[in-house]
Amino acid sequence: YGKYMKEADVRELSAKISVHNNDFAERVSSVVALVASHARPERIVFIKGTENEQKEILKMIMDEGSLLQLNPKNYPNSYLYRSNPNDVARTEKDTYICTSGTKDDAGPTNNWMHTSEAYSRLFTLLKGAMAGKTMYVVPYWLGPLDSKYGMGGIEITDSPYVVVNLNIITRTGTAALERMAQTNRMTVGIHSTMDLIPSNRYICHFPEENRGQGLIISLNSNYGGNALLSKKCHALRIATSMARNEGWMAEHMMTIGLEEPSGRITYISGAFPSSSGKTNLSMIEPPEELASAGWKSWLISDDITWMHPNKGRLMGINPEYGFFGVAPHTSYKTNPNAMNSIKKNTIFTNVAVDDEMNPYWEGMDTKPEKITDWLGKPYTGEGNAAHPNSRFTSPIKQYPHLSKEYENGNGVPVSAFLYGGRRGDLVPLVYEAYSWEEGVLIGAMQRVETTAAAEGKVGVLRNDPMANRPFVGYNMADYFQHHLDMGRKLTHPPRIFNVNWFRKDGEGKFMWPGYGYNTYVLKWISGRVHGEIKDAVKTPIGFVPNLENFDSGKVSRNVMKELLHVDSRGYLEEMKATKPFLESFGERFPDDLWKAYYSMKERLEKE
Ligand code: GTP
Ligand code: SPV
Ligand code: MN
Repeated sequence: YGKYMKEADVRELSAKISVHNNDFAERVSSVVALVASHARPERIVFIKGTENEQKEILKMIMDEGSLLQLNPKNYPNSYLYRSNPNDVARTEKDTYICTSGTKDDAGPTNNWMHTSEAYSRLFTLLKGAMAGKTMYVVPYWLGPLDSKYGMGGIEITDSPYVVVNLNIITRTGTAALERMAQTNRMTVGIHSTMDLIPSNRYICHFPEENRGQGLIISLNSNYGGNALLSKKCHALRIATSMARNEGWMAEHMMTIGLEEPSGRITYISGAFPSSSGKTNLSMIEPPEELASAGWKSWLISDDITWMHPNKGRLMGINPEYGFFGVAPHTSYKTNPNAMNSIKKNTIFTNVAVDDEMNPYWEGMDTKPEKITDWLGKPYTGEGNAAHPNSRFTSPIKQYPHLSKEYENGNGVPVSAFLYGGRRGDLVPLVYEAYSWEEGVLIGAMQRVETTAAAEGKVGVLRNDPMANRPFVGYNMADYFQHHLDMGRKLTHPPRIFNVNWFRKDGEGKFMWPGYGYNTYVLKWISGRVHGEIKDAVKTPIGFVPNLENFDSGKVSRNVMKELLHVDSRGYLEEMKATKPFLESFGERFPDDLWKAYYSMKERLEKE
């Protein structure tokens, strides 16, 4: 880049993004003009959010050849998109939090760049980046349209693929723009696919910029969370930062309502890392024995939940309007509700197809004879036919058991938090924290296996506190403190549980059937939350179900014994292995969490 931009030029850019008068229209036009003057697109299109417009853009991408129509008989209005093989997952190494302060603002878990340096690099790259292309301006709203907890943004992008995805996963267009004008709040996102050069890939977040409403700039990627800026970039990285300042929480959590035979509905939110079971749990289909007795589940959110305190409780809303779900291992056996909701109006990315253009991925119910793999080549049986991080983008309104509270702008009262992830060893099927503080510690100590959702090695243990390590837009030690503060403000804080569907036996097989069977665990959790299951077993890490009164369906007592066993020595090792991570936050790590840490350790040593 040679010399960095002059400070005065940076300030000018910054001012054009935030526009310090209160005319909303001027804010929008200033930002659009600024991006256009740098990126030099051939034309600018404002997205209105109509069905026709979506159809036209889909048709245009098909005509260009980068979108294929799937079998219209089985999958009407559905498409296959193949992304560049160098661009198939989020890239955390290219993801930055940018502030005008120091690296401490972002903490040890984020990459950091100074705002001036980032502006300088990014606007240099953006010069002429959209030449010959259409620049789309996509206004979107996160949350029910009438919700006071909702929030809007615009994504300015040269990717029609991004536009058609945003039209599914958020509420886009005129209605969104009107809500933003009313609130005069708008997060700004700027995205250009450019030439997909990995060394020039940047996903930069500026929580301080744009009047503290956040700016996101993403270059050289066109995949998932890197490019659909409403999702992880806005609804988590920017939103976590706003939430801390404003006293609410933005969590990487699914939320469901679990309905019991009595009709009572308990709302449960769960944070599991990418590709670790949020979407599947949110779509849970209770097994026959429970379903016939009257147990039901209602989906609120499959990936992100925003929670605001109200009358002593946390009220959760889903900022999103559609799913961006993992395809592999989704089947009628594991997740019939997902299968039924992705049968139309769905964009599949990087899945395989059979010779009749039906989508295919590993773990589907039947395997076709002829398969074309995700790269468009005949599948030989070697490796994966579908990319392990292949996805479906599908409207939430097609989901068969959407909660009637989904559009309730006040949200639903959340009674339980679940933390968890993939752990082949050690971590029991379920246990309950003794207190809010211990629950926050359990969240902070999560050490789980990595997955294909982010670039890098799969199956390696790493610390991923609250499943939010890649998504907190500020110093994670302050995020832990924010958790402690929030819980203390509530008269009815959610009870905190740790769950693990992924324990393996000596042969490497999952010991717990998972999926629909997880309803048995939710049933116990709801019994605990309502004070109806009193005789749980006290262990050094928390309450574990008593086998005498734990309904585990067809899973044998012997397997259950193992799944609920608390290995004190193993847990002492775990605490030791996690300590350097907690220490990496230095003085900033909350004392109260150290207190909780040492009292848990002491209990384990006494065993
Ligand atoms: P992101 O969308 O990346 O945030 O992932 P997610 O947390 O929504 O994960 P998802 O529900 O898509 O599940 C990821 C993978 O784990 C899929 O291949 C699922 O089939 C598998 N999976 C989900 N739940 C279970 C379970 O209970 N047991 C087992 N064995 N696998 C599961
Ligand atoms: C995740 O990786 O957590 C996802 C997919 O949900 S992405 O939108 O790419 O972040
Ligand atoms: Mn998901």
